Amino acid sequence: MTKLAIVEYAARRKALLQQLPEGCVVVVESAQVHIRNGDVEHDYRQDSSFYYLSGMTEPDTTLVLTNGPDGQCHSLFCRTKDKLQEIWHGRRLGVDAAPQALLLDRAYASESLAEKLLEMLDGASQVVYSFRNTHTANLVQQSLSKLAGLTRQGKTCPTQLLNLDSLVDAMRLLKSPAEVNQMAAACDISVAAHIHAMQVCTVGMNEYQLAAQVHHQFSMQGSQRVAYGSIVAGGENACILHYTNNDQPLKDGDLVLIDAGCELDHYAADITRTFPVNGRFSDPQKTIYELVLRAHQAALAAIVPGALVTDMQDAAVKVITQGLIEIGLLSGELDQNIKDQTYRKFYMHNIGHWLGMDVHDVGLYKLHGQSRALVAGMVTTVEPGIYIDPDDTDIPSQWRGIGVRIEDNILITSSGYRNLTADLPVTVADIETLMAG
Ligand SMILES: [Mn+2]
Repeated sequence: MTKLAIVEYAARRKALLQQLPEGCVVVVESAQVHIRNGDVEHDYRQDSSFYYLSGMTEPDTTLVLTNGPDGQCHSLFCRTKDKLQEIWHGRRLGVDAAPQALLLDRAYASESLAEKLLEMLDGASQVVYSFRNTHTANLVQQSLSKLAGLTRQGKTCPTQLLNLDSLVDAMRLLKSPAEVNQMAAACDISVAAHIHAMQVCTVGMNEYQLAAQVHHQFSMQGSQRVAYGSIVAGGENACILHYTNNDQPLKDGDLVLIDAGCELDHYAADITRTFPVNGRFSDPQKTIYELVLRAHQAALAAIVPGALVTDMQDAAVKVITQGLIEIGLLSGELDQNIKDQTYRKFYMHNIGHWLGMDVHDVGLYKLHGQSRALVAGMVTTVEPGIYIDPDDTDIPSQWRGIGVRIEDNILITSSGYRNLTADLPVTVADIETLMAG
């Protein structure tokens, strides 16, 4: 598996500290281990911002960055080498190897964090930590309370708390060339898995079996895990936006919607395609599918230099609303329908979301209350859809239960965009040809 160079993580820490005043202490913790049942743990997945700044995959680890008068100091508190623990639970990097492996100044045992943190906070101006992370908030608060009680010993407590998230989120939103390559590789693997799913899908197969085909391809091509719970939704299950049961048989004459993407060294792909279980679209399915595809194309066409985030949604809404009027699922004038948001009955989500280390990645969508401009280095999904209520008897039966979403992963560039998932068939003709082959 290709990985980012460790120097990139060190450069991020340096860039972060350069944005902060002298005398700050930055505290970033690894993700917690969560129990699945009994004494079995959930698969461990590192916290994205912690990994972004450290490149360290182990739990029970804390990064402490300081910006004192003598310059920056990057310290890590991690698990110590322990033969017995490693025989039972797996290898550890250890305190001795960590500085060189991760380009840190110092490493200490996790057990010494509480005591050392107190020393590091003494005389500091501000503490910087993730306000999203209640575990870290408790750690910082306990340290500050203790320090505040030691004034007669000559200790001084920082006076300011700063949210780390706003700084790191802004950094994570703009992908470096190495990150773009990593995401493009995750997209390539995911595209190949979706193509494979179209090729092996047969009537009577269960949704989880088709999911397994996708996951097998992820693994065989070098991805260790999914970026999020895969959705494999046959027929009207596609109208459940976050359907994850994946336990129903795929029926002749139905569509199947697959929303699945792999993760590669903590970077996500997030792709959706909708295709006929038996390889041929019916006329009503084709009508809805091609309407969603036109909305998808209109959203992409809106990505021009200087475009706002909301321009993509506005373009998709216009096409979808117009199309729904033409086939009789909405009535009246286009402008009035858009104003009244009547399309929300069929298209109830937004055009997309930032994509990166998290599938719904960090980063603001608005600045000062206004939609922000798209900037080179951002990666967004573009994923319009139409979902027709299977139980709404006011809708002609031929449309009921059809659910279609088309989702690609889009890198914003200085001249427009680059579709990282463009190699996955998307037209009716291309999908039917692939499935017939
Ligand atoms: Mn998505």
